[in-house]
Amino acid sequence: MKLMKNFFKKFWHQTLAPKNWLAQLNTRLGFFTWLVVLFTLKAILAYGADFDWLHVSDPLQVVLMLLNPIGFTMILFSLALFIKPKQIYYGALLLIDTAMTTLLYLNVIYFREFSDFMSINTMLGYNTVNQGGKAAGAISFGIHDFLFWIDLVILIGLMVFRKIKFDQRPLKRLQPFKLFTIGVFVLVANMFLADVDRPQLLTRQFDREYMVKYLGIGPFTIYDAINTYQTSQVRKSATPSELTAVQKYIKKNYAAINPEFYGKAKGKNVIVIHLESFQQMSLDLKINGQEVTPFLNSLYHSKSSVSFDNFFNEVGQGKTSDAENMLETSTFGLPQGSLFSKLGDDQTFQAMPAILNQRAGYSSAVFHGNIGSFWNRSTVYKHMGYQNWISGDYFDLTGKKATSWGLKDKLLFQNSVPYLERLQQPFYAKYLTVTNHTPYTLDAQDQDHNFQTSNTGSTLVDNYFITNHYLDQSVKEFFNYLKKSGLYDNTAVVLYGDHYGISNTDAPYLASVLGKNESNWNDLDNANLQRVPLIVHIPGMTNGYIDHTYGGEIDVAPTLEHLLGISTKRYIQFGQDLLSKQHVQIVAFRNKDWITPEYASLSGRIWNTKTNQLIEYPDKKLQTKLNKIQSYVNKKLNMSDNLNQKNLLRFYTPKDFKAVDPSKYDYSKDSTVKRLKKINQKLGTKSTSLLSKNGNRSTLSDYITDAPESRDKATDTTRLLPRNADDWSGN
Ligand code: GP9
Ligand code: MN
Repeated sequence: MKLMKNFFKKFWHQTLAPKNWLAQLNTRLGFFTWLVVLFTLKAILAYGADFDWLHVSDPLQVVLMLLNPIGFTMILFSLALFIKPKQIYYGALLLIDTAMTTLLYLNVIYFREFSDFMSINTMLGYNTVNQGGKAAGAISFGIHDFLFWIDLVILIGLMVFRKIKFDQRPLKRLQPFKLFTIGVFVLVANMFLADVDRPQLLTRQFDREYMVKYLGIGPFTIYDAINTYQTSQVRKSATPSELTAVQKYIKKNYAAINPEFYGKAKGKNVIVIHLESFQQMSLDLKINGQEVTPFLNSLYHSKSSVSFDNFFNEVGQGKTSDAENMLETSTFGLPQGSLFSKLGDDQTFQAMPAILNQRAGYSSAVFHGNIGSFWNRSTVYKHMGYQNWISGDYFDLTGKKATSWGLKDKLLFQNSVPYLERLQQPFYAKYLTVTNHTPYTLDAQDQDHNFQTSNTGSTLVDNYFITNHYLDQSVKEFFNYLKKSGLYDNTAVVLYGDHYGISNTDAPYLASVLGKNESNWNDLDNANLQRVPLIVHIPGMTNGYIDHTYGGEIDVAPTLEHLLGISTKRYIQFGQDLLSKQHVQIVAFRNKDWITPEYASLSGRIWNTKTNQLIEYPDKKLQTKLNKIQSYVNKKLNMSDNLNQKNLLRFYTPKDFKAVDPSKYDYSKDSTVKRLKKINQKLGTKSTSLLSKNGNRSTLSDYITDAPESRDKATDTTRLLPRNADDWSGN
């Protein structure tokens, strides 16, 4: 004890006492202390200015948040103290500091876009997930960003100009060890206190924000690395018997068909329109007295549509690809990273295109304006059984025809016609739009000058409504074509938004347009904005309505299959038919938060969703109820993760299901064009494609677009930014 006291006393006088501060820069120990203090301050700066103070909600959490950078930083930085040669000592310290600062700053940038922290998988797949934003200039820089780097610049400058002198003397024999031990001590105390505030933090694996709040970025990253490694090991050892538990769960949670809707769209073509980054809040929204999306609104309210107004996105870091995975397979994306990117190379899927093909003879295609490899789609779609993948690689993307994300939506819909009209009917076709993607910049020539957007104080938000409006016009033009070409009557169109367009960081700017108060914007407001549209438009149906059921993207596949008259009991699906009377109204978010018509659990806090109030002290009865909901959510996600991570579907063959053989598919443009032609010719009078039905005359002239670029000649410039979604996998 006395030893400790003496040590701290000396440490104070020699190092920490303010009178010594500048002089300390010239001693090894002092320099080390400066770096530890500065880095701690930078971490706290990030917590406050960028991570929303990590949603700390009690004094202990505040203490933990302020404490958590210290222990780990000391441990890591003190490793340099063991080094004797002066150049190596200073070099190592600066190197560690730079590495830590880079990690912190990458998280800051990532958080601004994704409201989340970077996992190891995101880092490995950093190009996949984030390059888009980065390359498109969507990375938002803060005015305080220079503060993350200025200390290093100044210190290195002072060293170069010899204002800081290298201390020749190595530290006393035991000193490095002592400082290292203090670091360990602080970290252990930190973990102990964290456990008091949030028991079983590590074992129960709360969301990433929890980990950072309690332990800091460094320990979170290391912990995540260990987890990532373990997952890869787990997959290797999986056995068929593990499927039994999943099957039992699925059987118990199956929601029976609703005869009122079963088969309502039987035999019809299906077109799924993926409305990129489009949120429910934009529907029916008026800005300056004008509807943002008049056409989508008309579909939303149509008597031929079943629309859902409490439908939530449930994506994780895989964003678009997670939404796609849920819609195609009714299994969740992964807790970290994108399932498409991480597992897609050899995953067994029992997905919509294969099921519809095998059960009801559907052909299939995906249309998208970005390059084929993004999100690993060129591989994943083969494993899902998609026959055609008409990506940006097929189209003229030069000049102003593309944004940095790919072909503009109006052109995508128009340019898809030669392929669409050659698909045998019934077909299952998916359109992934892309113009309404952050940073929401649109050429003036594509903007409707009769539409005046908001003035919220955030350019991003104001621009968002402009691209919303463009998306609306694109869909309208496409519908006009469907009607004119005759496809409309025999086609069910499913429209859905994949995830938020305005991240939590920018969401408060929406307050003015949503008639809310920015100053008391809260977590529940953010959660409410996770609603996205789901509109199932079935021409001929007359009893459409807006359904208020709480549900999410996981529920779409069984809902759609039932509408098409395809039973789903035999499949491993984690969602439930939204139209079933047995549908359970608990929406599981990917981070284990959840929302129901009554309550929401968000970052560990409970809200009453009806009154918008925080429930700080739930009574015993309520607590029991909440616990039950939480276990329901945990189980659902865990079961899905277990299935996907271990690739358990490889051990299961549903009745009448033939495993997909990915090697059967060839997505190159040449072979696709040839193949489609050949099928049409070979079938002759039996061919059911629109082209054949139209006496082999193309319906392209039925397509009317006001897109000014549609007549532009190809040039040798393009704004499309090549982003390689396969980078992370190392192949
Ligand atoms: C890219 C597009 C966007 O091809 O689907 O993906 P996101 O960035 O939204 O995940
Ligand atoms: Mn998306």
